[in-house]
Amino acid sequence: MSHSALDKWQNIEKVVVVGLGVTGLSVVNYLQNLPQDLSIKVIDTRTQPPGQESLRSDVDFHSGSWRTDWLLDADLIVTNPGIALATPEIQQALAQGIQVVGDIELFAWAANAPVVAITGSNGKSTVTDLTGVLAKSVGLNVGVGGNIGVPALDLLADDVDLYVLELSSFQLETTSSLHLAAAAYLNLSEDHMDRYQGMEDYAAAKQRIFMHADKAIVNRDDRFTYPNNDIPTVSFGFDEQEFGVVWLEAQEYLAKQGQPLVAVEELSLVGRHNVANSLVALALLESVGVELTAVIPALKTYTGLTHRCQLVADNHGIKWINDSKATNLASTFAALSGLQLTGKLHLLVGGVGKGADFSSLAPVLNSLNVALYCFGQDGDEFMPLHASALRFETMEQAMADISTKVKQGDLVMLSPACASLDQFKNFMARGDEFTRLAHYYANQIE
Ligand code: UMA
Ligand code: ADP
Repeated sequence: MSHSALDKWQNIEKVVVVGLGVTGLSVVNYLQNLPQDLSIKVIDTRTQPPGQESLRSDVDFHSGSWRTDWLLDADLIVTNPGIALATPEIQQALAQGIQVVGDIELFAWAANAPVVAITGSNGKSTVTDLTGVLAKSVGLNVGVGGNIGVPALDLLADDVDLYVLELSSFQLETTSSLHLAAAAYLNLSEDHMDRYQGMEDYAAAKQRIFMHADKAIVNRDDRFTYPNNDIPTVSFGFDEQEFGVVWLEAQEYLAKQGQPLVAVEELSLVGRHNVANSLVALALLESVGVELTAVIPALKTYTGLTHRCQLVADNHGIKWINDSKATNLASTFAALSGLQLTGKLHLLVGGVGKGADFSSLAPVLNSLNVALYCFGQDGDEFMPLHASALRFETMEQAMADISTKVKQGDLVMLSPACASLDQFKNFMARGDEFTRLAHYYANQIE
């Protein structure tokens, strides 16, 4: 452990980890392997928290409610990103001067290779994964994790050349000393309004990515992505400046300062948003000294992550697209803007709306040949948006109805603009269910 990391742990003996899940488990595992002798206690307010079965039996564990006595006796509290700092119990501890951090802050104390990070409302996982894939393609040993699903602490190793982290606003709230070689802020649109007081609050959490960044990678079309502090910026966008695009002989190219790098047509990724995402990955890699021409072959073959505008069945001229990761309005807009429709779009929406206002979807839907199928907890919110809207309890019921209506040339898409947690374990489970049903009905159709 470096001297600066050791300094951070001075005077810390009693640590309380709040929240299990993959983050809590990674934190406990990390703490248990530190050289110092720590007392570790774990609280999860859920009665059946995920990860409980993997916890070592010698760790003090409390579930189902808070243990304020444990919290107030701690030297350090490490919270799960799902726990808001505004939670009264956490506020009480903060008021007593107890240090509260998240797993990314512990990672920051320990990492000793360059780190680049990505935040924004949409595109984080795609850019994170793509940056990792491209860096690996030129032989770097890369640790890829964070909000993408692999806890950052699980990535720590001595032989890592580069860390690539996806950071959510939740994680940034409890991170204050992460030094970044480059920080990319992709875009800002309404999300998580059930957690934040409003957009200002949400934006302030995301701005924290720039606190100790050497360079900011920002979106020329979204002024909210620019840093409030005074650090060098590199921008991306759909014109010829900095990281952008150029047109040569009627072909569009990804470009740097007007110099073409690769034709958009040669990319396997589709959609305008993925042009932006590719530019960001290139900008991040350049900032850590990677030669851009060397990563172009891997960029051309990268096909993207599952559950993001993923074609899962294509039978009898009917396409079925799983965009389960569209958990907010802007991501559904992105999916709709990239569509090439010949027949009707059967669009599945609904789930947990997180307090969003969906009315801006109406004009877009009205410009398309669409049939709208609304399901889940907040399905009613979508009903006034289009004359065709039908209400179902579950996605499965909606799919059964769609299967009786689809015709050659049609497209069936799950791009729900909502979180999945009312009816599914997570967006992956929702996407898997859609895919299963899509295969079933695609094979049934004669
Ligand atoms: N919870 C309690 N009591 C507790 C602890 C948690 O009620 O004591 C609840 C919270 O509402 C919380 C939820 O449980 O939101 C989720 O906890 P979890 O056990 O699923 O958490 P982890 O498994 O550790 O997953 C977390 C991130 N989850 C959240 O931020 C909610 C994962 O992001 C992330 O991949 C993982 O750490 C590794 O870093 C998920 C996510 O939905 C995919 N993120 C949001 C998003 O992308 O929109 C920010
Ligand atoms: P995140 O990790 O920020 O949720 P993902 O890469 O998982 O981002 O994509 C989430 C959703 O947003 C998907 O539906 C995807 O098609 C869409 N999307 C991806 N990149 C962008 C972007 N740059 N702008 C808007 N939407 C995007």
